Amino acid sequence: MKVLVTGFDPFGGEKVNPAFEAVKMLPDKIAGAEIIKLEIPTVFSKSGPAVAAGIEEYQPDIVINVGQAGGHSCVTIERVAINLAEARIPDNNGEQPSGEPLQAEGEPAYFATIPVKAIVKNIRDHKIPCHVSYTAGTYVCNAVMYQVLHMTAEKYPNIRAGFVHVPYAAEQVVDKPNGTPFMSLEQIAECLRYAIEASVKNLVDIEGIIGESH
Ligand code: PCA
Repeated sequence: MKVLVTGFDPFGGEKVNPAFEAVKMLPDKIAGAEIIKLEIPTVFSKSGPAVAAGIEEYQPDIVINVGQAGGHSCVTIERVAINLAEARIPDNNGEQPSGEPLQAEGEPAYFATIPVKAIVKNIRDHKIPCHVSYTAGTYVCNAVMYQVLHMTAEKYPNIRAGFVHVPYAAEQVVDKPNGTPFMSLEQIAECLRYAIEASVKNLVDIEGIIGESH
């Protein structure tokens, strides 16, 4: 089995993106699967094609895109991507879409096809907090999740795909206000490892009560 794991380049004035920093720390094999690591640009128009090129080149069985969610206190596993681009800040190419669909004729939304509950359980079983998230936002991360699920639905039905958001790394919050949440890069990488392991081992998601009360 092959797993393509991507991480974005730094954006929004940050010097690093904990997503790709943690991806780089992953071993080359997890649960017997080959791990392929790819950095992708934080640019609306380029990130989807960059993943598409990676899929063409490596023919993975699973694609997991990873991005920074500054302000989150733990790793979150995204359940859904929506057909909307609404950027609060310009991306790394100065693009700032406002209320645009990502695919003019596309579905309103796609659900992740990686086993979201099994991933959360595996991370929690290792005593690290983790939650399902029901919004990947409206910026480049949601865009790449949507575009990848769109292309797997249309063109590569055997590829399972999904998105993981990670908090700031410790080094990023040194000059931010007291209380800004963070994790160490080592622990973020550990969560990614458990996420990949659960994805490799669970072709279908586990049953189990998870979700929100609001
Ligand atoms: N996080 C941003 C885009 C790139 C990244 O790492 C997001 O959540 O949309």
